[in-house]
Amino acid sequence: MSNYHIKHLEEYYQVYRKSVRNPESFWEEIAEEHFMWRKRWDNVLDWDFSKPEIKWFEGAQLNITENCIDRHLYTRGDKTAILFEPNDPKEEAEHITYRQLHERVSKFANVLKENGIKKGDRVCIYLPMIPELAISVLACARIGAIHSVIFAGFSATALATRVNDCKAKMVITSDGSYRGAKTIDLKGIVDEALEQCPGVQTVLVAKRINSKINMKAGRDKWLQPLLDDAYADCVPEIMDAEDPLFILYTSGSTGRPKGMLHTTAGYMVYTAYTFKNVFQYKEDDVYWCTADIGWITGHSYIVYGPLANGATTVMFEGVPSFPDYGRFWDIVEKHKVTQFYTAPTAIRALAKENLDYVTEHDLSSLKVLGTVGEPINEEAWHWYNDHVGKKKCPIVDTWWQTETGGVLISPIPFATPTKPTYATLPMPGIQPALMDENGKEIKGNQVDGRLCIKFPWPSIARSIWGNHERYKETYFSAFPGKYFTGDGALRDEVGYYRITGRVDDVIIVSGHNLGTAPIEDAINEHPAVAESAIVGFPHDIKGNALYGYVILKETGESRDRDNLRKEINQMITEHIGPIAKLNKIQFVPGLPKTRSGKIMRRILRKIACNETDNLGDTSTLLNPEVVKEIMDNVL
Ligand code: 6R9
Repeated sequence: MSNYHIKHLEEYYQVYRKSVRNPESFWEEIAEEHFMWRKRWDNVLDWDFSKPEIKWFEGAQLNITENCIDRHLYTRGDKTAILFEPNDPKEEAEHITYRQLHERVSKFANVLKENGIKKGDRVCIYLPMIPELAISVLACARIGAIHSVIFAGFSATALATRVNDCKAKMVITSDGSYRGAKTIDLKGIVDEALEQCPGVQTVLVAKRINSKINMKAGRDKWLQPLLDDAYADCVPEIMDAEDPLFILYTSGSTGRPKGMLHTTAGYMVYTAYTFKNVFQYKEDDVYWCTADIGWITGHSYIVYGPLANGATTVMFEGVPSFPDYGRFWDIVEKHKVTQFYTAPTAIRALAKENLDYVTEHDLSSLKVLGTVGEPINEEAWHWYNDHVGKKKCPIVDTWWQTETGGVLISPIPFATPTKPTYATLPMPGIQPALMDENGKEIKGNQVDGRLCIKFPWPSIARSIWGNHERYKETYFSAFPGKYFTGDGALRDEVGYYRITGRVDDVIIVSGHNLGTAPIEDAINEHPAVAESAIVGFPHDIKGNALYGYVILKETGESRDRDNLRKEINQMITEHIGPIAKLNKIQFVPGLPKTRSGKIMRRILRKIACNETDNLGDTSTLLNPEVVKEIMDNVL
């Protein structure tokens, strides 16, 4: 029996039991057999959730890019590592072999070094889904620089906040990006952001759309000439197991985004292990995850997990609707994709379109389908199963988070019988617990509660960059001794988990986590706005859409409401990005508040969702009269 590759349900239970009985020897065996170490660890695990402090494979030394690239050169040098599919289907796809990847990453790493980047420095990457994105990530890891990829749909303000939070010395970007039929002026956004970022010394610019851009003397450099001159070999920096690998920002329920910090060895071991099992990856498969590398899904399951297994991983630059709604299926057919991993929001959007877009393509190469990012509703699950998988491909509904680094709950295809809307069973090494509101663990089956994890796994985030206290407060204080996920879940009669959604103030729109607070902050900057509150309401494509309740200042009362709505959304676009725009904006005279001044979002959510017959007790409110007023004018 191999711990590394599980093939049937009985084996899963055996491996799972073993992993829980003795987690250290379980992970040690995997680490030993499947990776390349420069020095072995002294200690597998050291942890204390009360501090919290978590250390995996302490004493070990390695470089993750040696594991993702170099060690495959002998056996898979000419195999495609990254298969790049451009935005425009008329542009040829690019096959980057492991050997070519080695050369391109090495050259890029040398360019970073020549531009003053050293181990431990932070580099922000603001690039579209082009090969340079994956290559720059790996180049940072090659020399021990800490990468922080910022999704290229974020606004200048959001970019500046993140660049300053991690005190990046360098930003890597491109002249612009393609998005379907449109182009986006990325460099212009970077220029605007960097007016607020005095710490950035260098901007490397990849050429993608050949637009005319402004190059600031002494700061901005075209990437290609530097790469052309760079030496094609770069000795990897030897890293300690717990050296930082990257920072990735995620929304919090309050205030600033959280820079989740991931470290080297544990992240590598866990993402590689879960990639292999969750997708049942085999040597000649072509694996495609449609996420953007700007999110954790792209980090773990486009770049690190697949490459650590010597896989072929597809990188798609475009959107599912360009040139038409058959694009995903066109790519599956063209590259004979075997594993396809996407988000429920994409599935719902495609399911709305004519079925011919699916049926006119040959999807017979597919073996496993995956979903991630939010709960998948039953209808979308069946559409995916019937029309894409033709009822032959197991669907892995993978539940996990930026903070968890890798998939924690998911079926193992061909082993775990799937059940629509259920993420099913914990991965080996993962010990979930459901907690009640008083902090007690709820044992047994057919129960629901708040989802916690009782024991560390190798890829758990180690901290929030620059704010360990907030890390402790957010994840380890609600249920002392346990990691609190922020999600609610139920456990059915056979022990399968179903994630029911966030129990905090994060709303997931089209698979993007949006905190209510930063959006409200953006709206409140509008000169006519006094106060606002955002809630989510169900939306058949996006999963959730945003409903905003806005109190106007007296000076705003006379203004045209539709113009105000446009301006508010413009404000949000500037501060956060278009993904956070509100679908509905209701102007209200007040917001329901508790006596301590907290907005009762629970009530606002029910109003937005039209569930007003059961509003709960409103008598404890400071201003119960406002509730009726809001209900009478609901949109
Ligand atoms: C990987 C990723 C994390 C939050 C998470 C949960 C939701 C993710 C899910 C899911 C139900 C799934 N979520 N996968 N909910 N079923 N299969 O998405 O990370 O962007 O940090 O979001 O997404 O609410 O807590 P991240």
